[in-house]
Amino acid sequence: MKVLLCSPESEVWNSRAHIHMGLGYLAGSIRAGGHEVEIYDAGVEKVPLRDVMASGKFDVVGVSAPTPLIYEAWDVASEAKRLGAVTILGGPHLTLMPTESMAKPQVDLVAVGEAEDTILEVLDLLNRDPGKAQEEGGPRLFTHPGWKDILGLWWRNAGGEVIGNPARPLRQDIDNIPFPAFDLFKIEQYTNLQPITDGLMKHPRSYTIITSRGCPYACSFCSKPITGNTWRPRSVENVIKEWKWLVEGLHANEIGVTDDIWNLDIKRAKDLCRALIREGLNKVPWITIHGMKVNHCDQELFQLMKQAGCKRVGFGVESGDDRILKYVIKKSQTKDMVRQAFKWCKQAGIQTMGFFILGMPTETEETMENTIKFAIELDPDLANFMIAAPYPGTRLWDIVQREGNIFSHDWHDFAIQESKAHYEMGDLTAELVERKWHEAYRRFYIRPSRVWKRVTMLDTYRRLPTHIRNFGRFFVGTQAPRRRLLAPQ
Ligand code: B12
Ligand code: SF4
Repeated sequence: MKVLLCSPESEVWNSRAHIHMGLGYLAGSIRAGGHEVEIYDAGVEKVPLRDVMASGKFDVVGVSAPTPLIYEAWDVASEAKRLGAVTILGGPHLTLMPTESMAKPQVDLVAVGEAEDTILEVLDLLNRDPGKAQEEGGPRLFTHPGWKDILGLWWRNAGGEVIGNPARPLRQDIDNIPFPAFDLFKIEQYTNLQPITDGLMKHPRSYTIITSRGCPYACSFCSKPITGNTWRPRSVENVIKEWKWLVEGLHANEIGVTDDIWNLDIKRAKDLCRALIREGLNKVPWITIHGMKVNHCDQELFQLMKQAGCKRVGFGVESGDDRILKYVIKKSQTKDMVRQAFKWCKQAGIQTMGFFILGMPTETEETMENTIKFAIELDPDLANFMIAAPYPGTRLWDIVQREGNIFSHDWHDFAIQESKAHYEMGDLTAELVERKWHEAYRRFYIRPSRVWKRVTMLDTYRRLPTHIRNFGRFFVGTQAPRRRLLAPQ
């Protein structure tokens, strides 16, 4: 079978581009299963997807979608169906709401949860039963009895009835999952992972790696449809083997660890650093993109990370208000733990990045003020302020459904990093949250020390148009209009 795996165009998070590990892993498994596979990541591609699909003659087109990109995923499926391919959708949004997409005639199949095994079983069965549409553009109906045995799959039987098979248990032997097909990404079209130094490296070859899957914590805003509250580490040996491939085989010059929480087990984290040093892999800088939690680290870990080549660490600080942190977000960390981790990290000579969230239920002007002040006190190299987004399946979603007023059920509006509030609740008005969000960016970034740092950075001039756009968006409040990838012709 010839398969095309796509990530639809995203107007969200456009400040940097990462390779899509979900597609990379699926492609790795599909290839290991003896099929042909290509990856199309609309975030970086130059040739329109329509042209790639038209010239490629793909038997199957698979599309990945987080919640804000679901409309684009449906658009891609329509086009793929028009060209005669079997369409299958997967990823976080599909795992949360499979029936919504199965109601679309252009979607033949939906995979729920991790899908390295599901996709292989689907491809094998498609060889025997490719399904049949009853009318032009209609969904494929399947007759082979094997369809009901593919765990985690949604499909339609001969009568057109939508069937949701039982969920697929998470694989525990994750060392045995084939490595992502890193070589299929057009790596030279991706930017640096480092927003601070984006553009400084002339020819970035930035890859990402996942050393563990999942996170056992349960922060109220966090959407974890794929892994739930589990944590599955890969062995240090297995991670090192992949890291070596990236450095020595694919000439990575920057690596991002994208685990939800790579340091849950401090001993393993230290062992990994020691192995990177021992193997000489520390010559290539790496960063943790999300994956560092302040209550699972000590001074030695940061020192080892520095020796192992770590350049920057991202921390989920979330709030500068203890009540919000403890009773609303339920982050299992205190402000003092955050202060300590930042101190150790800076002492080790590693750059810091902080993620902050504004507009959680019961927040007031004062609690958001505490968050802004805390961000300024911590003074990370980079701060990201996000307006709370209630994703389906989270506790935040339940609270807001029950007690608040959600403005929009347009999934586009569920993007993180938008300057628009998603809901109001009691005294927490949209006007207040949006005002504090702009204020947070202004007060954090427009400080004499910050402005001076920017002025002295070469990158500031290289990426001037982006900075001007971001200035309007973050500090003043202008937004680019949204665009759909495959708008009807
Ligand atoms: C790294 C990461 C990023 C990176 C890279 C994104 C990317 N395209 O991969 C960056 C920083 C760019 C990013 C951006 C965004 N992200 Co993000 N990101 C993550 C993170 C931390 C890890 C993703 C990952 O690599 N997982 C590991 C791989 C192996 O798993 P996977 O991608 O889920 O893929 C598996 C299954 O989902 C399934 N699958 C996936 N796609 C497909 C397709 C088919 C056809 C099939 C059959 C199966 C299938 O099979 C895969 C293999 O098992 C997750 C949190 C998490 N742990 O899931 C959040 C997460 C996925 N991101 C999220 C969001 C919201 C976004 C943004 C929309 C943020 C925004 N700006 O609003 C953007 C969207 C960008 C985009 N174009 O996709 C949410 C999604 C929530 C939701 N309900 O949809 C998550 C869950 C974070 C969270 N807790 O809220 N993100
Ligand atoms: S926000 Fe981070 S620590 Fe909290 S549940 Fe999500 S991944 Fe885990």
